[in-house]
Amino acid sequence: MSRPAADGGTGGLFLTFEGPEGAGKSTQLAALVRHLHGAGRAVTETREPGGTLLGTQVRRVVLDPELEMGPLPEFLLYSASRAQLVTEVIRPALARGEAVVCDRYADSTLAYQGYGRGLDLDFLSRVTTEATGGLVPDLTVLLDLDPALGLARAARRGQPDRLERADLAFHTRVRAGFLALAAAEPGRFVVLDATRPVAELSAGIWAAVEARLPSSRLA
Ligand code: T5A
Repeated sequence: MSRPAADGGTGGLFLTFEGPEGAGKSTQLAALVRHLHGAGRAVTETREPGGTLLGTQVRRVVLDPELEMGPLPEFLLYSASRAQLVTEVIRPALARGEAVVCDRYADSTLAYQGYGRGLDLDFLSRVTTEATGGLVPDLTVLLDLDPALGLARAARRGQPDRLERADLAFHTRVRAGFLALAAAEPGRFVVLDATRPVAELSAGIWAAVEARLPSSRLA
């Protein structure tokens, strides 16, 4: 069954990037934004957690390696950031007909707090639907990577954050979770091998955006 467009018919596009730590989402998001600008699209670029004043504060708290936090408060903090981002940034941009490109979204909650931390997936989905008003991306790019490789990439940047400090078994469950989510919704996800060279991945992502979405929504 086809899903209604995320924008409700204004021509907006909602594109998200997902994957384990260090998979190259930020790198590929920047390349996609350049491609979209080249195609004449207005683009709103954002990320989770973050993207609003509230989200920026949540990000500082939730990634703080000094803080102890249980799975439920962790989930609720991510959800608070997401609810604010959808209301304040994503829906208005889609209503203006823009392409919204978001570094992580609700699939990260299912992968990290669900498959990773073990919270009930139905509970997470129910709260997430409330937090987002049911907003689902038009297309989700999953950059798949062995978590050991991704953590090594991320470690080159400096001190690990609170999530990066979780053990390899956690990050292995997160990766498996992303792959399960993608398998359940092949029409929304495109899964790419994140060990491929940056330029090859960028070309693949642009091809997927062009191929899966009607040309009238690209120009
Ligand atoms: N989280 C998030 C949850 O638990 N629940 C949620 O609901 C949400 C929304 C966010 C953390 O919060 C968790 C997930 C995360 O743990 P973050 O800082 O946003 O924290 O973390 P990440 O999203 O993982 O961002 P990273 O910056 O760590 O990774 P990226 O963006 O995937 O990777 P990028 O582009 O910065 O690249 C990492 C390094 O790899 C190199 C880059 O040059 C860079 O050095 N690289 C490549 N190297 C080789 N080949 C390629 N193809 C490469 N592409 C990039």
